Amino acid sequence: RGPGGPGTAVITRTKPQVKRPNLYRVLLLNDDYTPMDFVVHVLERFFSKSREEANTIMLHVHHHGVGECGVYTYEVAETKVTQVMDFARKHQHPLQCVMEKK
Ligand code: TYC
Repeated sequence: RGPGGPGTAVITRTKPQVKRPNLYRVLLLNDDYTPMDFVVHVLERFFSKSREEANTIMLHVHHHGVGECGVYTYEVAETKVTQVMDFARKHQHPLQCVMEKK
């Protein structure tokens, strides 16, 4: 028995419920003042990179101006950016970290 009375029915349509979350790249930007060691430390501490991987990413940013630290959902990416920016400010380095939609 549907809402239209006897002899009517409710047809509930279901959508396949698999949704991919929007993903965001977190990027480090080069500058002339932040020490290389500090950038390597940031990549180890906030992006769980090995020393070697962190060094490779840092040098990529140093030479190309920008480089990817990781890909995350919106909230995680936003948290990483805030953590890096707060940490850089605390140590008085001009390091910039940004996110962009993939
Ligand atoms: N260019 C900096 C230097 O020569 C090093 C550096 C690398 C800074 C990566 C920022 O995101 C950065 N000390």
